Amino acid sequence: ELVYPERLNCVSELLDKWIAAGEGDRPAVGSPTERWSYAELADKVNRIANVLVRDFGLVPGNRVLLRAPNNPLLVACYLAVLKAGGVVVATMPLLRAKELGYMVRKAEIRLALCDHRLLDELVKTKEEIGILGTIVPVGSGRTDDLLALMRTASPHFTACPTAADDVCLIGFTSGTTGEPKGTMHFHRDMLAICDAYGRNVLSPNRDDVFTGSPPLAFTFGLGGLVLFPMRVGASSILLERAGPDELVDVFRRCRPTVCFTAPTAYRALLARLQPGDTATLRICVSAGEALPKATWEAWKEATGLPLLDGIGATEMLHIFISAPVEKIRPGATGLPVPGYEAKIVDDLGRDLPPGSVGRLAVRGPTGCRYLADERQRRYVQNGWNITGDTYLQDADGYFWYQARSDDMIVSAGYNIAGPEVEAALLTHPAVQECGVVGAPDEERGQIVKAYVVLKPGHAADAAMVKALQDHVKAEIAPYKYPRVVAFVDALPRTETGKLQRFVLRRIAAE
Ligand code: 3SK
Repeated sequence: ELVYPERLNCVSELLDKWIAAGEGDRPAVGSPTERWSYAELADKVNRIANVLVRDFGLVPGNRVLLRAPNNPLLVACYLAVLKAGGVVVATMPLLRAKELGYMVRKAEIRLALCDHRLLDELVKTKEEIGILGTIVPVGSGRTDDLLALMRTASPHFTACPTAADDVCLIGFTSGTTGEPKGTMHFHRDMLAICDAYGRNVLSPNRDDVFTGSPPLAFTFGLGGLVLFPMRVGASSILLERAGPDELVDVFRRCRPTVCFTAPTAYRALLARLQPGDTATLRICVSAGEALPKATWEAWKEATGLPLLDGIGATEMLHIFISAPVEKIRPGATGLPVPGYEAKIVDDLGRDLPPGSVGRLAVRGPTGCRYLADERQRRYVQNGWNITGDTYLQDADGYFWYQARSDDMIVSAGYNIAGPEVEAALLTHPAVQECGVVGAPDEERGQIVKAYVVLKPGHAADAAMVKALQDHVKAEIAPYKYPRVVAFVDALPRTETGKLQRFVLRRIAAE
């Protein structure tokens, strides 16, 4: 069991501890072009925390929106908010004003720190929603920029004495209805994922250098690129753009030892790797979507390295089923991470015997707490988190992924709610009705496919496909756009008029 003191600010354990131990000169976080030691990171964290309190009146419990690509300054902002007792609401850089607006309203956000290159959409959000009071630009060169304010702030800051179970993070995750859910996590959760999954599955050491692709706004990235390395005094290289070319480049230039990315990226890397590129890697974590056995084998064949598969959830903060190297069974996700329990249940929540296919249920030191959301009742039942995934558990206790239980499309590691894409398409003047589902795709696992009924008088041609795709990209985060658009005369519906997505899914898979 993981036990933490009643008073706990996780930044004291992840950062300040290393300074106090005389380890401040060790590398902490960087990019391909810069490297900050733990002491340099602490200096910036303390200055930002002072700015938040001095200039913006932050008090413990205030929520602060962060918007930036993965870089060391984003880590400093993140830790500063936590150290000051605030609550981080991290947002994906690609989100549009509409999606940001939902989060600002739901989490009642008054203050945001925003990379100057991503200001436009957030300014649009502020114009539309009165409550977002202050947007502090980062890197703009303006006199009110965070970097300018930091210059006159003290480099000393005493961590707010938060309780171990004070909320420190609200991570938003897309729901099947397209309305995102805010998942709340505590200070102790930030350490618990390191002490459960990190310690037992990864077993990192202080000389490890982590890298990878997931945005820090996705808790897969937060754990893999910030928390796990800092818990053991190791370091991390962050990439603002982390496509396969950038990953190969960072392998060559920075010689990392641990990589976190999705199966799609491992497949894309295979086509680019030269001998020696992965020579320093010793741990490769794959999560965010199902890892096919063929990908596991191809990576092993090309690099000699086993992929560590895992399933996590924003609701659970991080990975709860995986396997350390010596216990891997290719094709299986793995075993419950020590500290967690998992089982298969039927639709009524009753336990199913080994060999049955059913819903994956899990419980452990971290778990789901939705922010003011009725869906909490469905996700947590009798203390068990009922995930949206369908799994089989074999007689040896290994868990084998079958499918998503809901309408979520998982494409290249991104969770995309079909209904949200439908809603965006329906705002185009030519669209009469539409249905959006995932179609199987070798490269991305699934791709977003839209079935569209056009209004009379509109041509179902390539120009219309492009117009609809551009429209979706402008309405919501561009990665959600339908890569395939099929024009149909009618959509399959039940007698009561409900769209039968399972029929579309079947057609899409043909
Ligand atoms: O498996 C996932 O999608 C996930 C979600 C949140 C955190 C970590 C992971 C791997």
